[in-house]
Parts: sequence; structure tokens; C-alpha cells
Amino acid sequence: MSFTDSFKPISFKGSNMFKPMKVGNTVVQHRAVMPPLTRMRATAPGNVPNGELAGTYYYQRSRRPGSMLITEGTFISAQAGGYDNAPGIWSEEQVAEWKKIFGRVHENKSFLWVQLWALGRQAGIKEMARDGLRYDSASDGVYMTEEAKEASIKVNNPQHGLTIDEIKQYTKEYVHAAKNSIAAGAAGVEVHAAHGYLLNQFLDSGSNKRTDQYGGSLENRARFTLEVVDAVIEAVGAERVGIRLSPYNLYGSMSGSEDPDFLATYAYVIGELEQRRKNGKGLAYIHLTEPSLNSSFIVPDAVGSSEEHPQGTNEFIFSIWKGPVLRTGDLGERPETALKHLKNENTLVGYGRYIIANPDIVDRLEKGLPFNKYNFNTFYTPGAVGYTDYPTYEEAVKLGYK
Ligand code: FMN
Repeated sequence: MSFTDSFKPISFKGSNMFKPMKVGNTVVQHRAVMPPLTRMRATAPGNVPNGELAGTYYYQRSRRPGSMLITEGTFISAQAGGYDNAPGIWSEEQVAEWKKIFGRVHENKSFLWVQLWALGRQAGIKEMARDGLRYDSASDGVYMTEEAKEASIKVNNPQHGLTIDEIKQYTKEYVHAAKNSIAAGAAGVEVHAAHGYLLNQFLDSGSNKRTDQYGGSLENRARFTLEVVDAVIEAVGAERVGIRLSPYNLYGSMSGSEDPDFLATYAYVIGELEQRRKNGKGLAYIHLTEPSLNSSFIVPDAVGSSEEHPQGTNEFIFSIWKGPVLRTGDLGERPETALKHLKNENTLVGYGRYIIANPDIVDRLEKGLPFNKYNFNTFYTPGAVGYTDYPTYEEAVKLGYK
């Protein structure tokens, strides 16, 4: 292995990167956040995280006191799942392992948030059929791809648009998972409404063809997401709730900027969140995925390398929302862009692929040291390799990294 030479590192010392900031009930000591990263190390059946192994992984990445980390996407229920090796947080067995993980992060005086995940039509089709679970989405029959359509019809589990009762049931499951997270030691929860998963399937006019109060107008498409946010706020307090949105995302056959209404849709959702903030129920943060030319979770060398993305920018959020914003996407390779984002006092920046490969990324950002390269091939494989065995900078130098 070696250091990456695809960009020139800079030192963030003296910038807002190292200015403490209040996020919910926590005060972070720097602004380099670990965003949610699915790593497929949980055990099946039962979607149980491995407290020992995952505890070490999160411990390594939270060494700097006052770090903010967000867990990998974590299922709120079995029906919300569909990947065997991603963790859940609905059962006692899962919660017992999560407690160990939170304990490790607390040793470092750092903060771990849980990303609450429901897959909808991105679920494993065979897995859902095997487990007798529905293949859910916003609408019947609006498949992600032709392959998904064929596969789900073949296993006699065609795509199902949620009934109103089922929507209410999901909302209860978000609440249950949020309460479990807080009881286990999480600083808060992040509602995953991005990247083409269930809530995003409701937000997007391409996947949501409903004609009831959950479809049609952008207000109706946003209803499920806002109901989940309100229910979770009610259960654990607004200061313990964040949300992730990805306005420009195409992953999961989302429309992104191809929908002429997309900015209006997100402006509406964010405006509603700002309204709550003004009424004393402000979320801890809004996490935005930056527009990117590629999808970093499926393409080995996905780099949205251009400085200005043709799709546009997320800057519109600052005209609407006055609380903390976390921006993630391609910032590892674009330190000048991260620096620019950080000029805004309310901004945090996420490092995804590079925190996988650089457990001491905060020290490297401070000193302007090079990053270890990441190995895409071990992102989703079981065990410690590519998970807890990446060296710190000093270790890498000793190992002869160039
Ligand atoms: N985003 C989520 O919201 N939830 C996830 O569970 C999730 N898993 C990911 C797993 C891998 C291996 C990668 C590479 C990305 C994942 N993402 C997920 C997206 C990241 O949070 C992040 O937005 C993306 O990697 C872009 O940031 P980067 O350029 O710093 O890597």
C-alpha cells in the first residue's frame, strides 16, 4: 500500500476545521465528520453488529476527543432491511452489541450518531422473499430497473406500494430504533432520506406515483419524511435528530436534477425543517450529499473531480436553513473545496472513503499529511482486513509507504 498522490494535502490548522461547534447536545472539537459507511461486517441471521470488531473500528476513528461519527446505515426493523450483513438496532441482541461500540467511542470522549435506514426497493430481492418480507416502495410496480422487475416477479414478491397503515408502522419502527439508539449511548440519530432508499423513493417524483396524500404534489411526497422526523423528534428530542438528504443523487434510479421540481422539493423540506427550528424544534444538523459525477459506493475509483459540478451546488440550503450543515462528497481529494465550505461558520465536512483508510485522518488534516490509499475491494468484505488494519501515518511511514 502507499499514500495517494492524487491531490496535494494542505494543513487545516487555524481554519474553522478546528473550531469547536455545538451539534445537538454535543460540542465537537473539530469539523471532520465520519459519515455513514456501510461495511457489511454484521452477522446473519439477525443483522447483529460485531461489538468487538466494529468497536475497534469506531474506536480507531474517534481517537481525537470530541469527534463526531455517524454509524453505517442501520436498519430500523427486519422489514426495513434486506442486506444480511448490515446491522439493525431493533432487537435486544443488536442493542447489546451496539452498547459495546458506543462504549469504545465514549472512551475517546467522542460522539457516535446512528443512521436510521429503511431500504425500500433497494432491498435484496431474494433475501426479502426468503424471509417472507414485502418488497416495499412508494408505489406498486415502479421498479428501479428491468432486472429488479424480473427478479421480484420471479420470486413472486412484486414491488409493493405501502398502504397508509404500513407507512404508520414504519414511522413507529423509526421511533423504536431511535429510542434504542439513545438508550444504548448514541449522541443522536440521522434519518436517512437520501441515496434512493425508502424515504427518498417517496420524495422523488420518478419513484412516487401515488395519488393519495403521500404522492403527487411535492408537499405530499415530503409528507412521509417529515412525519418520520416529527415522530422521532417527539420521541428523543430535536437536538438528538439529524437528517440526510441528497438532492442531486441519481443512485437507486433517482431523478436528481433531471426532475425540474427537485430544488423546489428540497427547498420545501428544508424550509419545513427551518420552520421547526424557529419553533424550538431545530434538528441538530442537516447532512447533504454533495453533487457528484459518480457514485462512490459502487464505482471503485469514483471521483467527482471537477471543481464545479454541472448539476449545480448545495449552496441554496444557506438561504433557507440557519442551523448546522454537514457536507459530504469528494472533499478528501479536494481540500481547497473543503476549506471553502468551512468558511461558513455552521458547516461540518464529511470524509467517507478516506476515513475508511485513514483512522487518524483528523491528525493528517491538521498537519497537512498525505492520506493512505483506500482499497475498494475490502469495503464490503467480512473481517478485519481493510477494516481495522489501516495504519496511522507514523505506522505507514515505518511500513515504508511512499
Ligand atoms: N451513505 C449513507 O448515507 N449511508 C451508508 O450506509 C453509506 N455507506 C457507504 C459505504 C461505502 C463503502 C461508501 C464508499 C460510501 C457509503 N455512503 C453511505 C456514502 C458516504 O457516506 C459518502 O457520502 C460518500 O462516500 C462520498 O464521500 P467521500 O467522497 O468522502 O467518500
